[in-house]
Amino acid sequence: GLHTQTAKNYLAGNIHDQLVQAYESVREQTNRLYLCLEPEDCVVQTMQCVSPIKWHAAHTSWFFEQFLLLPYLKNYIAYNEQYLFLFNSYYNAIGPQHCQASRGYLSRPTVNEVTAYRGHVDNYIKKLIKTASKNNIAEILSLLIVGINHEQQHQELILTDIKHIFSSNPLLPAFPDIKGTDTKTLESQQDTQWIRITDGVYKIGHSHPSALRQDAITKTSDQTNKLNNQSIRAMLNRGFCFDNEKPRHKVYLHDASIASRLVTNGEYLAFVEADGYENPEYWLSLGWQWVQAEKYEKPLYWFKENDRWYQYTLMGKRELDINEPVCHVNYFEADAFARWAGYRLPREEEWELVCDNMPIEGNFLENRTYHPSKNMANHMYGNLWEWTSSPYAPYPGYQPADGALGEYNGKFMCNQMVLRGGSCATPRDHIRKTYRNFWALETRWQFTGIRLAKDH
Ligand code: AVJ
Ligand code: FE
Repeated sequence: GLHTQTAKNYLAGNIHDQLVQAYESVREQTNRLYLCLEPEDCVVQTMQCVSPIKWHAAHTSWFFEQFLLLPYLKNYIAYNEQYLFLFNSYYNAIGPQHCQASRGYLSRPTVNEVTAYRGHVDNYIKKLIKTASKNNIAEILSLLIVGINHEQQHQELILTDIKHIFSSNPLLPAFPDIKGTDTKTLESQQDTQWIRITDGVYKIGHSHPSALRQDAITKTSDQTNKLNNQSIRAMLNRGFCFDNEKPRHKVYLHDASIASRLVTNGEYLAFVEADGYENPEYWLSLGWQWVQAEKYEKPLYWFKENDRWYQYTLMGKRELDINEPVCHVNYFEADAFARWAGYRLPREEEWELVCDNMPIEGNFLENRTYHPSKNMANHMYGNLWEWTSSPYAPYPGYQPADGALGEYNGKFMCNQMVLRGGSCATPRDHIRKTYRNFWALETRWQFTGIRLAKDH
């Protein structure tokens, strides 16, 4: 947790209002992502790991209610006892949950009812921020920041889930609130540079023991009046990290290089056309089983019509652009492609080292194309989550967060791989160089892509 002294400084001046604004801006961002949809769009569940959009809108509210209002707001009673069951995702320490695969069976609560629930939680969270006392402000503040970061993760899930839902419909609808297409032409040819890693001992992971970084807090209270909501939120988030990013620790790296850009559709198409999906020599054993079980032969959302390749995007159906980064490949496909091309995937430590001192720039959710950009493929951040060859495992000395929030990340440290860098569906201020995303190896509906690495 935070030091009480720091928390007091934090609340100097009109910082209360600014915290409220930081909270409101993340909630508005979510509202914008789902209120542009029709109610019918918000109830469909197309596979177990896709949730109905209204479920995300409700679950993110449940998170604030469960972890902040119920324990910290005096005399607060649950908005609806049954919501505590319906919208608990996976926290066994809190209680039983509605079956994940059956979330799409629920026509109630309606989208309007969920929106009312969101409004209720918003009112009481604002009340909680305004009436927080010296004794509990430190905890409230750090939980609030967890809640804000949690909500941002679900903003990305709203986009990946609606993409899967729309793609399952022959009408192939476009996402309504989109900022138009990326430029059609490639602004400059993307030559691959190789970024060198020299062998040696390096440190990776988040260095700060508390949930919030001391310097971020001090800076915030000093500059209170000059800051807008966005930058306050950015500072809150940049100082924050999840428990799985800690502790900072030493690793040994060998001589290697990492590519400066993502693998393109054109490069991946060459693998497809070279019968990459028919040749077991490129595939891990589990990957080959995966390919054979469903006769997979191309990335998710690719399709061929009259000998031309298309892909479903959140802008609707588009001709496959060979210069764009290839997306919606799973770990098996990323690994097989790398082997076929004569390279390998980067380790997460290598990825993080290369990002040292790199500005966090790239194609993020705020660009509102919700599609990887060929003109911003030269960044480590944004565009697509990059599969690493690192299993999602605890760092040496890992301590899960206290209480039920210990279930947030720790219990998933088995049979998943680490992904780095954020995507075109990730809010810009959500990502950092130490951020560890994780998904099971067969996952394809997230915005995932490939960066190559090589040994020396
Ligand atoms: C880190 C993206 C795998 O979606 O299960 C959302 C994020 N954790 N609510 C997930 C998350 C709790 C998590 N991933
Ligand atoms: Fe969640």
